[in-house]
Amino acid sequence: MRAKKETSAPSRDRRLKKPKKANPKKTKKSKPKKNQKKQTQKKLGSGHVPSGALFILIFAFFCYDTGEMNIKNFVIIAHIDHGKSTLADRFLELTGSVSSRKMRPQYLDSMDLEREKGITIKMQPVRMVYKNYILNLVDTPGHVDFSYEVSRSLAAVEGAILLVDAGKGIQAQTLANLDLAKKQNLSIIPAINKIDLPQAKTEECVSELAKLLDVPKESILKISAKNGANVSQLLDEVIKKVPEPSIEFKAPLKALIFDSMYDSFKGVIAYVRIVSGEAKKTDRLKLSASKEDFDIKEMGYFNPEFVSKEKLSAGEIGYIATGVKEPGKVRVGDTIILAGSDAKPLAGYKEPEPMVFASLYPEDSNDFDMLKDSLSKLKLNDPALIFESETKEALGRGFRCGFLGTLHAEIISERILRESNINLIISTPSVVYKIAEKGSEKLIYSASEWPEQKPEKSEEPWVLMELITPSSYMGKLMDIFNSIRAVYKETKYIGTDRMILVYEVPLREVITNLYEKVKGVSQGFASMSYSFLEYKEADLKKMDIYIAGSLESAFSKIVPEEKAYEEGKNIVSKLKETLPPQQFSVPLQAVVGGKVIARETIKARRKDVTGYLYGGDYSRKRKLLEKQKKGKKELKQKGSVRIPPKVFLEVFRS
Ligand SMILES: Nc1nc2c(ncn2[C@@H]2O[C@H](COP(=O)(O)OP(=O)(O)OP(=O)(O)O)[C@@H](O)[C@H]2O)c(=O)[nH]1
Ligand SMILES: [Mg+2]
Repeated sequence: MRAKKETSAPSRDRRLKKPKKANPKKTKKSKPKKNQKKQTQKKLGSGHVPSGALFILIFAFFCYDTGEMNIKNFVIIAHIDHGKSTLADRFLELTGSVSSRKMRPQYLDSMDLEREKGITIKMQPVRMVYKNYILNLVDTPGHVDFSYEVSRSLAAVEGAILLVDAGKGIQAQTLANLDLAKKQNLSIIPAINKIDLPQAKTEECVSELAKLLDVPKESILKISAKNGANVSQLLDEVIKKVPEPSIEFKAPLKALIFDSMYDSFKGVIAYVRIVSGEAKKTDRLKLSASKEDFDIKEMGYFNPEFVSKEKLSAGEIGYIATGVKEPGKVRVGDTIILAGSDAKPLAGYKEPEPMVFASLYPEDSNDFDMLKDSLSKLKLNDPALIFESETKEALGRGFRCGFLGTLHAEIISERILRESNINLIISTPSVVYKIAEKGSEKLIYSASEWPEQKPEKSEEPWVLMELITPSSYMGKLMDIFNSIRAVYKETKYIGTDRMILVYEVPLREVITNLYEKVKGVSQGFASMSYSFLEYKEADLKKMDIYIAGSLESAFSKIVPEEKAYEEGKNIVSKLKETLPPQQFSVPLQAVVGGKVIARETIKARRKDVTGYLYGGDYSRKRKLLEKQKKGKKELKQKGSVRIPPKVFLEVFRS
């Protein structure tokens, strides 16, 4: 994002005032009671400002200066695709924050990847001015893999719009995000979206949501983010219901870092919620955790581009460019205070628990430092990512990375490819297994750490899964869950036709495409959420993949005995589909315990070496074909197959 100079900011700031209280002229005109008026005149004589008025004047200045009374901070939360970013578009239009010329669908989804995939990956704050209020909105992602973005943005606001798609009803992330918002004591403004859809079951959804929140049906707004129906009423509700931020203006500066990004000129840019006090452009500040002092390079608010401003006060959401060049020194959840101050840091955030691990290696080993740099900068923008360097014989130096899910892993890998232009070798994502050897326990993060000998005991992580579905898909969903070693627990009902199925499921089954399978059989109507349960014993084996006879350790994975054949077949078929053909035929083999359990072959790409011959002597043609055959044989003997980075991503998804 590029910084824009704040040309219109002064007029905006003027709008911070609450006109009635802040206008000194009106204060003078306000009529004191008759006897009071006499008394005041007696005491002070003409030409003196009455003390009450003086108080109001000071109060007005106070409000003007801090914007205290007029800020409303809120997020939009919902299940994936229920229309959060589209609703944000309407708000941006309604408040005139983005001109109609610049407007495009899901305006706040500014990353190429977000636009290509049609999903929000990053939270995005934006400041709007409307009806004498400053409205700081944060659009959040709906996919479960990005829930850390949601929980961080919740700590920066006082209210949340909870959207529910009228065609789909309450879904898993509706419940999960509502829970998070309740824990933060946010005021919830419920709304049913997409009422324009022909298949909308608006009244049913209103009943379900009213029951869930224990509020009257009438309090739930019915809107269409697409055509704008009732959107302005919803924004009025935000103004009415979201509490003003509690302002501790006189208290020392405390700014919560809820997000950050790296800029090669301005260093780390911290996205902050000023919880108390104020920060002026000229102040020297300090990062509580790393104890690093810095001068402010630039500060301001989100438009959603950066707009610079001289001061940020309690209650406001904005950014502070720290000039700090080492990404590790600025941590999300840390508190910015004044240099020299001993103000106690805010509580910060709970570290996210990675669910999935994969190793990332630079294809060119010289890119190791570049990859490290790229991961550190990405972590600023995505603190749910964790990484640690590791060395493997076959692959050299790389990083073991922890992710919240496979989509998260895929997005990070793609961002490294695009933003840092590093070709990667990516190992198959894996959960963390536990083994016991010689009486001691060991965690296994990737297949390469699996011991040669069968371990004394092996365990895998299990999760508790809640699956929300219309009852008509129950049968098909149960079939899926039976095929993945899941254990049925119970059924709960929400509304008349919808239920929550509760299962215990091995986590490795969840990360291998369960989400897509569930969406597929339920036509997108079922949704799921899960949380870690416990480790349970399992019969596990290591499966290796050989391409053209050589072991490709990035594709090795740990599999339960009974699923080895099925998974081996899947990988070799996927490789056959995605690997580009070579000049020689390439065998693909899945091997468990020294036995080939699945095999495919990619046929050789035949180059037409005789094409330029016409008619005449056949022996010339044969000679050329013989030469080609010999060449291919040699190639095959030396033959190693280069695996393009795209193939790792494709296998990853399968
Ligand atoms: N018919 C109709 N479609 C809508 C409405 N609101 C959003 N959509 C469509 O729903 C799809 C998802 O909308 P988004 O705004 O990207 O949803 P989101 O909640 O931001 O999605 P994530 O950020 O990925 O969780 C898009 O195709 C929108 O055009 C609506 O009111 N009516
Ligand atoms: Mg979105």
